[in-house]
Amino acid sequence: MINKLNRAFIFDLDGVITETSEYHFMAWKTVCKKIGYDLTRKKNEELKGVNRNKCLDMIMKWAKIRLTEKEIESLLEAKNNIYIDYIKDLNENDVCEGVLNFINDAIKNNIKIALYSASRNAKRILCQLKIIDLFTVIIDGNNVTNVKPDPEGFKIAADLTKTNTKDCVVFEDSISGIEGANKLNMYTVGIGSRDVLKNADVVYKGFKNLKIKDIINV
Ligand code: B16
Ligand code: MG
Repeated sequence: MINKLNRAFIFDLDGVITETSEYHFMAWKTVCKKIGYDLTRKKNEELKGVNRNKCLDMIMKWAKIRLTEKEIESLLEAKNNIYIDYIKDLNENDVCEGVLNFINDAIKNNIKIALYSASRNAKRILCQLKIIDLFTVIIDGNNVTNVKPDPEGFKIAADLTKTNTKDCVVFEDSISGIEGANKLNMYTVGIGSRDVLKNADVVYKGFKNLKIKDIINV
């Protein structure tokens, strides 16, 4: 439980606010086929929260193959094009159940609202969901040098919201995101399953029945 007056909630996007991870998986699966690698759902868990370039690095290691810069560029572009095509109809109905009530309740309680997503498509997605105005700070894959599990993006979010890292609560669905936030001793709320998010301080299935008083003293 966090108990301070100056607090920030830092939300991940995919798997927390909206759910497009199946589209990432299908796009990677298609790209992996091109290089003769069968991407399993289990392996895909490790790709969650990780940016495009690093995902392909991991896949090349798993597949034990080397690619030229040109081939890498072309596969990354193909993956993003497939993904963008899948999300073209994403709209305000695709915000996960309970998220809007939760965020609005937090705003009423003077909690600062930030977003840190690894995705370079984050702003496009927030616009499609029509929720971009809820966030006072937005950090995405364009704003960081070091990707999750590096804590860089979480630290920038804390600094820009003028909040001590220990007074930040991070909502994350990925192993790498929880790991990054834990490095700064932020309070980590895993969204998903305890079996996967073993290192989160608490884990909830989603926001449907979640109240901010379950997380912090208000
Ligand atoms: P890009 P998040 C992340 O978004 C996804 O979790 C991760 O699985 C995906 O690889 C990444 O976006 C893609 O980002 O293709 O733009 O580099 O969960 O950090 O909001
Ligand atoms: Mg995520």
